Amino acid sequence: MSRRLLIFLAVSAAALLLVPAALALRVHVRVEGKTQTIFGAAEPTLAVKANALDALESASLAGEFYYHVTVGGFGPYVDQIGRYPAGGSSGWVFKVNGLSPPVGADAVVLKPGDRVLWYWATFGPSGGPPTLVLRRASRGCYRVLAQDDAGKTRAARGAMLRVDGRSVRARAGSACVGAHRGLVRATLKGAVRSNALA
Ligand code: B12
Repeated sequence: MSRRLLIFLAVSAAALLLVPAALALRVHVRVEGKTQTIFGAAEPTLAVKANALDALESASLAGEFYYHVTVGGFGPYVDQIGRYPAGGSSGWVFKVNGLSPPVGADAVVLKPGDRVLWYWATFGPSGGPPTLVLRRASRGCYRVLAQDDAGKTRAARGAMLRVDGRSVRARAGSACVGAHRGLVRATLKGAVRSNALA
């Protein structure tokens, strides 16, 4: 075997080893639509290339949903996910680990274990909607937090916990649903529905 062929084979083998490494970043991804969850209520982990736009691409592949990107002055912009295109003061925004980055999704490089949330939002004078975060407090009991764009949380008073076709009001932002079979989630008017927990 010639020396050139040996070098070619070695380089090819190294490149093949690098392919899984390039897709090795695993992050949690969820996509909340205007009227329902589009992908990943329980925030599954997906293999993602590098950034928050790649996270949407991985979710779209895993969940077989449509999204569309336009490229403008600021760079790539996600102008549609699923059925609904952005328009007026509504559209698609994202958070990473509860914070809304002030730059485009392609500029937000992810770390393993990060949580990426894409969601439909309508912006008003006081900004966008809070996103709900569901935490388990003890067996059968949950806390619901409302998180703003800066990642600041407060108790989501009046949120509804939904499970197995029934609802329990979390008056002060927490409540017990008792024994249940399905996943628990929280909703609150004007806020983005929460992650789902067992
Ligand atoms: C309205 C608005 C939105 C609306 C757009 C609704 C729609 N109809 O499409 C919503 C709320 C959906 C939005 C989302 C986001 N936005 Co915005 N948005 C604006 C705002 C206030 C006005 C834009 C506008 O209407 N211009 C007038 C029209 C005529 O010009 P246009 O070029 O056609 O405008 C379009 C683009 O700006 C695009 N767009 C809006 N936001 C963003 C963000 C990025 C990164 C890109 C590439 C394009 C883009 O939507 C506009 C309407 O089609 C600007 C601030 C400003 N004053 O410019 C921020 C602004 C452009 N947004 C910004 C950001 C960071 C975002 C988000 C990345 C926030 C997030 N963490 O999710 C997301 C985009 C994520 C995605 N989908 O890819 C930053 C961009 C900063 C940067 N250098 O990258 C700006 C400058 C605000 C700021 N100062 O931080 N946004």
